[in-house]
Amino acid sequence: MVKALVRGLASSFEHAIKMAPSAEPIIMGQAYKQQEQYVSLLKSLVDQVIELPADNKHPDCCFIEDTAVVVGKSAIIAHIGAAARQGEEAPVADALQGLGFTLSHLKPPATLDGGDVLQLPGSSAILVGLSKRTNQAAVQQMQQFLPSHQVHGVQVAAGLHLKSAVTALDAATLLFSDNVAGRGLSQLLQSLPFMNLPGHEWQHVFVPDPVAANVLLLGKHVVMQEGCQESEQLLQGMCEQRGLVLHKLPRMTEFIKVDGALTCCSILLPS
Ligand code: CIR
Repeated sequence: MVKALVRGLASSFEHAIKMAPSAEPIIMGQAYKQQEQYVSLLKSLVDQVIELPADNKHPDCCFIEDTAVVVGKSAIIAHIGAAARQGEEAPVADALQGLGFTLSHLKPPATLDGGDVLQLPGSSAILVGLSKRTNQAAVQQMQQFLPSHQVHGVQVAAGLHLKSAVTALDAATLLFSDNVAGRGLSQLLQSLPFMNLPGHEWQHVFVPDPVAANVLLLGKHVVMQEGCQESEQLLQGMCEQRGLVLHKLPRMTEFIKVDGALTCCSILLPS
């Protein structure tokens, strides 16, 4: 039984952090509608969606993925890399504890955003992006909390998070954004021995639309954002070959304006 945790949209969302100061202003009506579409699609694909209330003091609180990393029955509570976002973690930690997860808390000097954590399907390896938000101390603490996993730090040279540039489509396929960030990560991962074990090689696929390289994987279901025909056709073909069902969500334009991706709007809780 897969559940998902989501968080409401703050009325202050238009003040969310953005990497490009010139990004267009947020249209709140559109943002509410897009989040509603996201949550309603999730509800059709998982057994239960648990919705935590927004905190208007934290404009970015809808990006719940950054607050915690759930691995099996363990929940690692982040220490978010952007000072203005610190404090978003506590209500999520309370909810996860209430759901029976065992909590571990990352402590300074560690900083980590969940968007930098890619759990590789079918593997005990976890990639942690060393980015503007996440540091080596977080990799070390995560490894201590997860002794039966191999936690590897990988440099993220461009973009916000690791998962802004790469996500997994299945246990053998990685989707990279076809840009500097994605190309750089692909090259780096190709050079790492544990990513090239005999009998378990990863296929690297470059997705023309960077937004579409961030997919939400829910068992046999894959969710992508619409907006680029070439990427839609590419993913459609790959999903068909792999027996996966592709769902296309109307583009989350208002979330993209503040560097949000699909995965960042939920935390998936495995059965
Ligand atoms: C931030 O800069 O923290 C937010 N505006 C965007 C966070 C997106 N999170 C994610 O992709 N995991």
